[in-house]
Amino acid sequence: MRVASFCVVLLAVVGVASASETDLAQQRRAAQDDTVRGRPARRPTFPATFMFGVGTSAWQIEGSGGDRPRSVWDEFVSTLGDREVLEAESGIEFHERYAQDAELMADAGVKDLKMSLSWPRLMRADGTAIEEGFDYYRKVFAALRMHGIEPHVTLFHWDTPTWCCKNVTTASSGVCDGAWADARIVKDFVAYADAVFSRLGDGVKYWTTISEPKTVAEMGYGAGVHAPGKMEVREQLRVGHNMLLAHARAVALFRKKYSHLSGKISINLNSAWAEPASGSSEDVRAANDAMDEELGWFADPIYTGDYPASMRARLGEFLPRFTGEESLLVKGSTDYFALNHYTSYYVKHVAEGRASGQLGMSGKPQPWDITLTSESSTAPIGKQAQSEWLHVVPWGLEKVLLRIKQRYGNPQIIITENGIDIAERPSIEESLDDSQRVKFLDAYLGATQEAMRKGANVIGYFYWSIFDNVEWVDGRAKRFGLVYVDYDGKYGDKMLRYPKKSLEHYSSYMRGDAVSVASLGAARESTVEGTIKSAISSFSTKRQGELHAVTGMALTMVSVFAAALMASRVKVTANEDEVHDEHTTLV
Ligand code: PNW
Repeated sequence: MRVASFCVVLLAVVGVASASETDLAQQRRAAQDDTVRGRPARRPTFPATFMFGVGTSAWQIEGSGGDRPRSVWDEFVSTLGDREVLEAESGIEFHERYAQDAELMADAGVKDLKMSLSWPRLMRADGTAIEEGFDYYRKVFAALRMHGIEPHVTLFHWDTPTWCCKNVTTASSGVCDGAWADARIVKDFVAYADAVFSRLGDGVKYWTTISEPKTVAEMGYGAGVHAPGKMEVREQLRVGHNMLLAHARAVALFRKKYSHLSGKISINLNSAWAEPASGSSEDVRAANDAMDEELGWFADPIYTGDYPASMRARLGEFLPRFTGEESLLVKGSTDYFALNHYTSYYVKHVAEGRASGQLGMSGKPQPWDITLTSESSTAPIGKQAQSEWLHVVPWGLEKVLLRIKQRYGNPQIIITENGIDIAERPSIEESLDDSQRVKFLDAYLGATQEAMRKGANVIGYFYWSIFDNVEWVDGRAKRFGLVYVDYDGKYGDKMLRYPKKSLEHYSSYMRGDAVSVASLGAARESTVEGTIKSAISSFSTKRQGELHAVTGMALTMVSVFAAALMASRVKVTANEDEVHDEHTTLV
């Protein structure tokens, strides 16, 4: 059975040695030189029209308020335990708190919010619309717009209504046959899309149909670790196929019946970066094949009308075929490229016959292994975040962006998700002091800027996520937010929101007044390690003190990070010797 990429990474994590520090000193010196001479390390080059947004999804924040009908995720967590059920039922109570949340976001300068709609709230099994559900989203949109926030709407972010399952459904059975594995879901999805476009379409400028079909197929139907918990190696290819068709038919409808709305539409495709573990031609080819699967499985059909040739060669008849009509329908079914990107890994060719623990989607051994270290170094590809699968590799984002540019005709790209989780700490002050996330943002935006300099047509970046939220099976334990959510009321009322330092920092981007964004994230082959290490360095306690002092001076025209640079005058990144506090070594 093929395990989804980040599960594989999780397995591979064991036994990784710590990074060596070599190239960092050089990088730091170069950056210091620039700073000492009194000019910022680099000028910002984000165009004035560049969108800096934030993301959320319905199931992760709303909770079950308003008698929300059940989705496969409610079923799935009910097989896991009481904790998971409680977390799913509560979310972060966005269903009740959306008005205050809109205000909080507006205060922080949010103008673009990626959000998904809950399909179960909106449609019944018989194909009729649930008008109370639509009224709810009208109110949410109105609250957002009143505060100048534009909703970027995703129709589906994983919460399939249980009525799509053939056999559900007694609560808590956890079983769901059919759904995305059954081609009949395409019709249901298009009916849902139609109801949404007609009722909520006015004024929505950016849509996506499905968020991460690859994750749903792999994790939900291949690895069985997401809803609906299936472990059917080959079913995942069928699921992916049905998702492409559902997406393409919804887009065809949108373009035909709703062209007067003049919105743009896409599908959120997640792709990690697969870097060859060595310069050998086998590893290079294996990594390219891995990228064909990672990005090309869904992007190739959309831009070329068929799956990548390497997937066809490897998977043969297990990979469904498009009819001529379907191929034409899928090809060209997006107006922009919506990319979700979180991490990178190395790929190593596996010689035929050599035993490998990692199976491909045909159920046969995969001709490559996913690893975290390269041939030439024992250093992991990037510092691990709170989640085992997430390694901080800004240059990986640059490479994905450039691959999209090169292979798919330089489309407009919106990075619709990118983010990092950081564990809760013993006090609220420490939990809010997320310097690692501040560095992460600068590093990944630096990599974005670098890709743009090389010609990638990136028009927006959305940080995932605005709030800590229910991180699927990991629940409240994983915190991706720019805003801390006090689930248990440790520091005041339950569910109160507390802005983290990173929100203030990202505000300067959203407000358009960041001045120096790219001092950390540039991708350069020769200094890969240095780049990663500089990205994962962190302010020392002393420097954090300076940072607070400077922000206290309310320097409105410079970013917090630039202000810290100015305050320290000579340092871009902290010296590693100063960075051994286990809580500040993340980014
Ligand atoms: C995203 N990978 O999924 C989801 O869209 C969010 O709902 C979720 O909260 C966020 O990740 C954080 O986990 C991912 O392959 C899918 O690296 C795939 C990957 C990463 C994230």
